[in-house]
Amino acid sequence: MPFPKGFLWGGATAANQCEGGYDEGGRGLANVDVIPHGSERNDVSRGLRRMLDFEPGYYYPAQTGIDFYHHYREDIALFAEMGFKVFRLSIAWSRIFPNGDEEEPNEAGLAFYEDVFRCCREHGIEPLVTITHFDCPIHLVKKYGAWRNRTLIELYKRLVKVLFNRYRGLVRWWITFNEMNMILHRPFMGAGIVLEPGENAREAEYRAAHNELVASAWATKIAHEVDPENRVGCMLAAGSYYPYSCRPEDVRAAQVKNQEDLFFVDVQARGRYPGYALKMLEREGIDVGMTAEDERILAENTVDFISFSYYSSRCTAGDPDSVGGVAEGNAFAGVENPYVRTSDWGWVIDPLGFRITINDLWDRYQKPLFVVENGLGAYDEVLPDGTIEDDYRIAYLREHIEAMRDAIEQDGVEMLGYTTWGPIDLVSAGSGEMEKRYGFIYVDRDNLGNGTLERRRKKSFYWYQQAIATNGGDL
Ligand code: BGP
Repeated sequence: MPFPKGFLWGGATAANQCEGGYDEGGRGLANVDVIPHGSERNDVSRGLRRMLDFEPGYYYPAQTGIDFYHHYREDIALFAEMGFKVFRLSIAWSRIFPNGDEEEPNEAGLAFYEDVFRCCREHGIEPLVTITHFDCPIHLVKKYGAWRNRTLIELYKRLVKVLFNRYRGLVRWWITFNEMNMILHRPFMGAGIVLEPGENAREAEYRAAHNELVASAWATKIAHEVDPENRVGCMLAAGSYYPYSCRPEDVRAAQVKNQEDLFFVDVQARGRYPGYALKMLEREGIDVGMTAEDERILAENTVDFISFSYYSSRCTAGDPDSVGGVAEGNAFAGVENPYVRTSDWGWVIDPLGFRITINDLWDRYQKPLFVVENGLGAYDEVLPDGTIEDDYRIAYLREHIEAMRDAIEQDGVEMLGYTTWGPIDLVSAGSGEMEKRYGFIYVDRDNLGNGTLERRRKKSFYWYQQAIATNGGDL
């Protein structure tokens, strides 16, 4: 059997992309709520445009999401029907502390997640909880400048103490921050950073990164103190950079790009800043504000496992202009790789790159890996008889699961589990669209929020059910 016994199959979501109910249960506003759908989205999530409240004329998809807030029983029952062993979801910080800096938590928010976790357990599903999936209470953005400010470390500690104590015995698997390296690409979406005119963006981003790294190490320490059974992971938006060619300049460029992302895991898995990062910060005159206590906390509290998302491999060159220039593709800019396919959204499809990325992470860290996002965003069509024949999604997932199987079976990688992104259709983080669908479960809702919200099983629903039932034996 290629997949280990107890391998954790499941799916992954994020609060702001599916919950909705943004003003219910005492919830406060967050950065992710005020990122509009449409052409402004990119500017806002890059932190270049200031939108700290709802403005007339825009549609804000996070306000309603897919209304998981009211549908979670139905949705979790559907996940159970597919045989999920694990369900990854995130906590909206502003449900627990509406402003982020209150002394006491909001009981309605705590009770909501307690119900969700209990519901998972009733179905035999293990919750895997991301404490922060891109969200930051808007009050913390306005008052402190979000994660640039060290105050957020203390506020985050307050948050995690509440969570670990309240959900002790109910939740065992934790991820501190989703895709921490997103700070460097989408600073407002990733860490609530709005760049001030003339501000050194790199300094703001690396300060935010440092504060999140320290907060994450504190959370790891507190999690282990509250319950030694807790398992805490870091989370990387992964996808190794290939050199465009074997020219040494291209190989070197790929190495540098990989280091830029792996920096985050280097700190969280090894407990210290790597030399290349220290030198880069020194060269650029960036002071992240490291204290002696930070150094100690980072060193003593490395993560238990390494989780990551994988959608695409990436490619770069020493001189990008000589090979067609840098294209956006997704948040990770690179040069075009002529050997791979792309999705409807221009995202590279590269299953072998998945195996390569898995091996790169395993070789570097030798800690158990957890794939917590993988999938294909695609347009789906509901046929007149009500079915959705998403064979393209099945093909993508099959090829990627096979690549992961090869990494386990042939390369000896230790892998804890696999959760597909968006097992139920949800709002896209990158574009705010609803019609970029990842799910096994279709949700009747369009890009502007119209639709009945009815849930419908796609063809892939039954395919994944069979894949899980056979522990990956029948794909
Ligand atoms: C990751 C995020 C997710 C998710 C996914 C797909 O970066 O962690 O939140 O959205 O990408 O991206 P998109 O929604 O832009 O298709």
